Amino acid sequence: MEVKIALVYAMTCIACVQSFGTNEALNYLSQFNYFESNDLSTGHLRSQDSLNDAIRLFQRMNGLNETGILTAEVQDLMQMPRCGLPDNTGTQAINRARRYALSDVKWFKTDLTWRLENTTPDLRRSSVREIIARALKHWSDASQLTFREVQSGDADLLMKFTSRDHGDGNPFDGSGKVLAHAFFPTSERRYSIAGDAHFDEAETYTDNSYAGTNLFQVAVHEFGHSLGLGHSNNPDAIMAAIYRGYVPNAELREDDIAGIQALYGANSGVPEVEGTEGPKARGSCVANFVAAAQTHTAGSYIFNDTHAFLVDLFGLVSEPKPISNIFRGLPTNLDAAFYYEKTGKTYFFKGSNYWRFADLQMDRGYPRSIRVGWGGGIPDDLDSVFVWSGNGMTYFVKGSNYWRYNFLSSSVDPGYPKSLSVWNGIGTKLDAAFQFENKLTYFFTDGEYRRFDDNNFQVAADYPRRSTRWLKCEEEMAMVVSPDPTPDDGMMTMVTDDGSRGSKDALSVLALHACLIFSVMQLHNI
Ligand SMILES: [Ca+2]
Ligand SMILES: [Ca+2]
Ligand SMILES: [Ca+2]
Ligand SMILES: [Zn+2]
Ligand SMILES: [Zn+2]
Repeated sequence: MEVKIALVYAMTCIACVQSFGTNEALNYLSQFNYFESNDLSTGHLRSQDSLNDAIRLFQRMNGLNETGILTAEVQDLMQMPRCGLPDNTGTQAINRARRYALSDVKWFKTDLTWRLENTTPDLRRSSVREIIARALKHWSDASQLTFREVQSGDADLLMKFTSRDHGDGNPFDGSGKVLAHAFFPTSERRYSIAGDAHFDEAETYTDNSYAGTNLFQVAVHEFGHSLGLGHSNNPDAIMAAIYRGYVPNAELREDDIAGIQALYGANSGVPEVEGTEGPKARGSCVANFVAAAQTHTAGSYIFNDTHAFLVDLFGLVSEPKPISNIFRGLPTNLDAAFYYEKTGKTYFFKGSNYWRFADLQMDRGYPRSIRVGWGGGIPDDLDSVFVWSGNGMTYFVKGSNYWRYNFLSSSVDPGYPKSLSVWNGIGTKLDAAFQFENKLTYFFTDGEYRRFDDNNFQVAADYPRRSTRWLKCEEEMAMVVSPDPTPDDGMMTMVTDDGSRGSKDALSVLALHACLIFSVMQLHNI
């Protein structure tokens, strides 16, 4: 009797492996994004080459030898339970290193809310809540994020157990295979699906058990997506797509921690974790800039709350340094900065004070009061100051208002403040802004930046972009962007901030055009 049962078991198992052939592999590889998109759109039978390439990519993703052959090992892995999100998205698509992947989105706040919309019959509701909270705590312990449960209404991360077709275009598939899926950030809309996580109710969820599917491990993984992480090609990472069974006391791996810190920075007081790929994988690839300015001869700097980043036309020049190590006497948490070519000075603003520097040397007698030094019309607690490349005038920004300052009369021009919305496309607030070495003006807000198209008086096409581009983060540099389109009609017009137009003489147009093309060539990724 025992022998018979063993035989039946062995036979069904063989049948199960044999039933997973080339067609099943093709379905798997297209479902989880292993083919070039043009392979998919043609609808033709894929060539053997593209199948081999896809298998090779799958093997790389899972730490196997990259033979391109549909081995039993590959077939076995493809039949393992996994996350429903595709592989090879975000930075994964261009990243050959064995490490985490970032989607190109993140939350622009760190205090997130969550709510369990329903529960599963597999576990007590109180256990489910405890498991969800524990899963989130792993991410908040590793980063600056915090999570708060809400009892009703909307939450950033809504979670539910559901099965088959459940209204989001990604039906679940019954027991096994896909276990869960989640949605990347971010949205200001109420009840947005962004950040939400869905668990396939067809699975049997367990806690602290080798039986069933471990809810904690699946939840930690899905919340990684809710926060902006893609699938890691490090098979040990929580963010690896395949679920390899219960691991007692599972924790985030270094790769997962490096990923979340690249998006949100380390939990203050906890040392940052070095990524497996060295310093470039660190949290320095977070770029919430608060001020930016050129200096006369000492280069261009962008600032976050604590550090100064020296940048040139190719991006970050050297490791960021504490602000006062470079600009002796300057405080942290600057409000704004700008460089004025005619005086050769760089000005820094914080609260009610400002500092004037000649290159890296503070002039005598600073800080001084903004009210005294700028003719009385400029408010304290500025957000940004910049000299616009379109007309060489100086603009002070606070909240949704801006003031134009006239160095000749040492006062604010009449008719100001005006609404920031005059500047088409830059939004309703401005963390930092500057005219860069390429004579173009850049605006920074919430980890994104926009280049202004001075001729059309609006934000240039293809913006906003992530501010991390300025930091030469490895994955940002690898995304080669085609050069910005330059206006190629012979007549280039100038637009003032009042909207009136005037033409420039042909020679300077040519010179400017040549300069633009030159800078665009150098700065194809800024
Ligand atoms: Ca949501
Ligand atoms: Ca399933
Ligand atoms: Ca600022
Ligand atoms: Zn996943
Ligand atoms: Zn769903």
